[in-house]
Amino acid sequence: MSDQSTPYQPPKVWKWEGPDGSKFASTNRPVAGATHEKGLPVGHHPLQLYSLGTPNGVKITILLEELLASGHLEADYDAWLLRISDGDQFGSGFVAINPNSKIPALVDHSVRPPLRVFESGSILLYLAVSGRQISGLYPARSAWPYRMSQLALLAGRERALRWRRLWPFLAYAPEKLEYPINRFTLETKRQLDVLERRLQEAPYVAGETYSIADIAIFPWYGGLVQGWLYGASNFLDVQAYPHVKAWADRLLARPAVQRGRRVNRITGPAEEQLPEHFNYLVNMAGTSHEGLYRFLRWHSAR
Ligand SMILES: N[C@@H](CCC(=O)N[C@@H](CS)C(=O)NCC(=O)O)C(=O)O
Repeated sequence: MSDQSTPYQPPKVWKWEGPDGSKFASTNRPVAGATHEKGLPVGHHPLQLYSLGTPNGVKITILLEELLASGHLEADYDAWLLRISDGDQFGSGFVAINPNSKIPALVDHSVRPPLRVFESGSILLYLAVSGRQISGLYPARSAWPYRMSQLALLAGRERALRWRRLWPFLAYAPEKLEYPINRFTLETKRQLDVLERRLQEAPYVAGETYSIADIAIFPWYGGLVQGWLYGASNFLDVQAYPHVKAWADRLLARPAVQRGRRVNRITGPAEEQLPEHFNYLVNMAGTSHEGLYRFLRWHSAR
């Protein structure tokens, strides 16, 4: 770290000097691989999801809940919680599924050998197009698949390369630096404006129909305009993007989106969280998500 009197000069060869005291520094390392032995649980559904209710995590649970809501019962899944602030992503079992140690990761046990899929964009495409789960969220005709994957992947890549970089500088870094904050704020606002202009033309990102392109970006861009992310809504003046807000409200009105946001969530009010392994309990109890949720609320109020 530097102060004004001794500005930081990068060394000729960078060396890691251990955690720097910033947020998440204790789990950040410059090497890959497992830090400890820890197997992963496997439930009885073909789809095993290892994740957390972060924006990247909820993309997958929103799609799975949409598939279930539209009658694709084979999309039922076990949702296992990975606590990334405790370093669960570096356990040997998880690293064997995702060598990049990031949630979400999925294992499909309905194929032999079981198929592991990581990177949220890849999981979305896999779930939407894998034969038995093909759905209206990814219609396999005309230019749609190409158009949607282009939009979804572009949005994910742009977000990752540009505005995701804003948060470490704005929220995690021990000192606030004007250059990176200005640079990445400008990019974030430019991207919000790209989306604003697109949503002036059409109700959904890929056109007239709700699709995985919306699901892929809703937790991030929707989260920003709903004020869920990093308390950055004021800083970014999100009122300037009314079409993005209206789109986010439209998605949020969908029960599957509401439910997907609650799976594996460990923050916020209890009624906005679905405990891990919830789907398994739903099956065991022979009821619906709402039914079991109502029962648990009733029970915890006794
Ligand atoms: N490009 C990845 C990003 C996933 C990601 O960044 N996951 C975060 C949580 S939202 C994570 O696992 N962080 C743990 C870490 O960086 O150690 C994807 O879309 O799946």
